[in-house]
Amino acid sequence: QTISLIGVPTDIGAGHRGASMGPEALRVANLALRLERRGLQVVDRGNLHGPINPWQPPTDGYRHLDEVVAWNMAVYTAFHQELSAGHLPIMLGGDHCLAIGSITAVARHCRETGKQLRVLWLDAHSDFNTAQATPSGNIHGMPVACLCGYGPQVLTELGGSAPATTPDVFRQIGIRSVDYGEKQLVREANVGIYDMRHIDEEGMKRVMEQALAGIDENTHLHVSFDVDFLDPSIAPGVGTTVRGGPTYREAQLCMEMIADTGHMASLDIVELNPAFDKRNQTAKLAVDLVESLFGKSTLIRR
Ligand code: DIR
Ligand code: MN
Ligand code: MN
Ligand code: MN
Repeated sequence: QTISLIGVPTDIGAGHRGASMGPEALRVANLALRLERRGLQVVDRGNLHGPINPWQPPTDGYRHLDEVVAWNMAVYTAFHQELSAGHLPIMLGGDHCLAIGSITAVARHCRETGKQLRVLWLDAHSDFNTAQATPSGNIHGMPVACLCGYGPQVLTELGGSAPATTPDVFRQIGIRSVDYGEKQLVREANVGIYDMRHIDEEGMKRVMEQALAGIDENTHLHVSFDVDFLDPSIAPGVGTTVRGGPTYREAQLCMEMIADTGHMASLDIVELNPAFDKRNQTAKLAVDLVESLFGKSTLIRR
C-alpha cells in the first residue's frame, strides 16, 4: 500500500506562530526515508496552499474562521482523493484545526466503503471547545467538537449537509488540559477520554487495550497525533506544552499497540512547532514514534 504525505503548512488555528513549519521539519527528520526503509512505498505530494495567517483577534468567538475553512477544504479534498485511490494518507501539519478536514474526508470514505470509523486522538487537550467555551478563540482547540456537530456550520458541514461523525467514534489518550466550559461539553457528549490519571492508575497497556477494543477487519482506524500529547521534557517543540504527559516508553508502547491492530488507515501529525524546538529533536522523536506506528519493533513479533 502506498503512503501519501500531504504537507499543510499553516498555523491558522493555533495560539502561537510556527506550526506552519511542521511539514518541513518532518521532512528534514527523514520521515519518508525511514518509512521506505521499513519496506513501505511513500510518495510525498508536497504542500497544500492556503491563505496567510492574518493574526487577528477572534470575531464572534472564532479566530480566522474564513481562513480555517479554506485550509480545511484543501485538506478535505486532498485527503479524500488519496483515500479513494486506496492510499494511506499522512497529514504533515500544521495545527490541529486541520483534523476537521482530514477526518471529515475519512468519515466520507467510511460511508462510501461501509467501514466503521474509529479515531484515536493522542493529545494533551480534548479539543472540544465551542465559541462560548473557548478561552482563546483558537480553532485548534475545537476540531473534535466541530466533527461532532458543535461549531459553526461552515466547519460542522464541511463535507456536506451533516456533521462528519459522532462522539462515540473517538478515544482520546493522554488528556491533561480541559478548559472550564469544555469539561461540561465532553461530559454531555460522552466523549471517550482516557486522561493522564487513568493512564497513571491503569498503565498504558490496559488503557490501549480499552481504547482499541472492538476494532476488527471492518474498522478504519484514524490516528490524530497532536505532538503535545508527549511529555514536554522529551517534546519541547510544540506551541502549548502541558507537563505530565506520556514518557518515551509509554508513547512507544501506545504506538506499537496501534500498529499491532493492523488497521491504521490514515494519520495526522500536528502541532509540531520548530520555533519552540532545539535541533529538530521533537520532529526526530515524532518520526521515531511514527516508525513504531508502522510496525517497527525490537524483535520479530509475527
Ligand atoms: C486551549 C488550547 N484548550 C484552547 N488548546 C490546544 O485554546 O482551546 N492546544 N489544542 O494545543
Ligand atoms: Mn490538539
Ligand atoms: Mn494539544
Ligand atoms: Mn496546541
